[in-house]
Amino acid sequence: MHRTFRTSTLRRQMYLDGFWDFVVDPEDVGVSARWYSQYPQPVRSLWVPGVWNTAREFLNYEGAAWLRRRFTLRPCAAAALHFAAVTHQANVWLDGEPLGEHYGGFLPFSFLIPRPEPGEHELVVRVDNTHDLSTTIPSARLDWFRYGGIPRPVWVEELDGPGYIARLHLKPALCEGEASLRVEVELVNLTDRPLQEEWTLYLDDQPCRSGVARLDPEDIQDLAFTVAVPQPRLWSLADPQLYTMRLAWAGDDLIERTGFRELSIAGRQVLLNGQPLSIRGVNRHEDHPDWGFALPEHLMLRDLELVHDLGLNAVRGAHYPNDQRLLDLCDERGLLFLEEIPLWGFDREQLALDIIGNRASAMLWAMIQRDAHHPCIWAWSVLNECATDTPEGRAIVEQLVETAHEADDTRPVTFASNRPWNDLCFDLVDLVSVNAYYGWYTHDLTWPEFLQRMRAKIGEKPLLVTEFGAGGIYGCHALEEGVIWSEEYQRQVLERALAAFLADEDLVGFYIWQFCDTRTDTGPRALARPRNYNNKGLVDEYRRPKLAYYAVRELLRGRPSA
Ligand code: ADA
Repeated sequence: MHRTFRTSTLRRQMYLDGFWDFVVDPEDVGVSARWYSQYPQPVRSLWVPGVWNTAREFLNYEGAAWLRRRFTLRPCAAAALHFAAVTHQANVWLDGEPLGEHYGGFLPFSFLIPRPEPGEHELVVRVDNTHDLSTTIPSARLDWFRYGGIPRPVWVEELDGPGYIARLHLKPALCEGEASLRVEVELVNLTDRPLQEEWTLYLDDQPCRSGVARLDPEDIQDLAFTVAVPQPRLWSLADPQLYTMRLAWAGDDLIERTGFRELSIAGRQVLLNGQPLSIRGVNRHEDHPDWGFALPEHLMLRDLELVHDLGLNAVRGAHYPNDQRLLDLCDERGLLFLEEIPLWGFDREQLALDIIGNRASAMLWAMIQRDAHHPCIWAWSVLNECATDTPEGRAIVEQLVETAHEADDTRPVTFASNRPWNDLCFDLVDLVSVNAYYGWYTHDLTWPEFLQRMRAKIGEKPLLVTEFGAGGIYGCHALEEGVIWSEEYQRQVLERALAAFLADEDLVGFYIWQFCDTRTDTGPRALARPRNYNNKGLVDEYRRPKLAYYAVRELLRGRPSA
């Protein structure tokens, strides 16, 4: 598994990073022409993990494309093939036979290949990044780029059997100092004989629970149990303590990592280990001109170093489940993370569509299953700037909040609203989050007035500002006041907002929009997006700091400008 720590001591893991054959299929003829078994003459190759919209010929290509890669297996009982993410629809074939499909660009999926022939195999993936207004999440109306490709790692594991641990989900909980860990496991018998084997769960190398699993030939079995963890070392921002859990069973093992900390709500505050949280965060897209969504790990790390340098303690993964390695790094570095599904900007007609509701619930469920063990995640966000001032919006928020609470009852659930005065859904969430752009899109209120009016509206609930900011084009300067797109004006808007937030003791916190400039749509928004970029970054797309960067750092850390 492609993470920041070792995930198995027994499996032979092979990463399929590198150049894959690549052909685009603008007429969508590939399936009928059987490109999965008769791959056409490749036009070129594409680096995986990667997206095609960073290659000159395909900068704006949206549609189907086919990728092929060969790999060699040694003799083994089975092989597991894992994709950390494909944007957005993936259909997968191995040696000309279908393995399956997956929809949802930011979440993982896997296939088990029983008794594969040793030797070379041909893997073909049809990837489709088509966005529309009625079936896809995200939809075609967006303010970030619709990169297509395989932006996160693909890897194969050779399994010797007789067993395979297909899933190890950990749900840590801490309540009044008592820690417990809910463990959910899926076991697979790779053999055609009954299998009876002891399993052991290790907590930091110490056995902490064991049992015997009996499986029929080729059977799959779910196990779920809870273990108590006495006197846990707590995960906190200052001292992010982590535990390693290893499950061993029938010739296989799987390692995951977690941490214990308590989140609770007391009136207007969110408490972390009993202390009021003060979120000082930034919104970050996974975006870079050379990599699109597919930032390599050393660039993720560098981004987090800048977050730390700014004096911030939190990242909002705007607006989709982030790479798990980024979450691993946040766990390790004591950074808080707010995670969201890409239900962005949907209007009431879109929200009323069954396919949208079903896909959103499935994504939310899968995101929480994937990530509930990360101590860095402090809240789930079920959508951003949708029609939550309509009955259709209320129905979907109700459905998604219920899904999130059912999947995880230890974290607050929220959504980001941009219609604070007419929103119909604030009563449904544990924490109210608003996006507002005073000094940029709107000028009718000051931030202190806004906060006061919001309080009057929502009463004793915790309040978070999930977005605020202004555009500033790197290198654009102005002597006069109020020149939009100048670095000076961006700095001024952020300074005014931060002064209000830092003076407001009841505010749970804020997330600056945004970390870096990000590539965006060429569509109707283009006039408001010079360079086809969202220019509200503290750093530009190459991470060069703007004046706003130094101003934020000075306000939060007292560190003077460079
Ligand atoms: C919205 C949206 C962001 C971004 C921002 C902006 O609040 O949630 O994704 O588009 O506006 O820059 O206007």
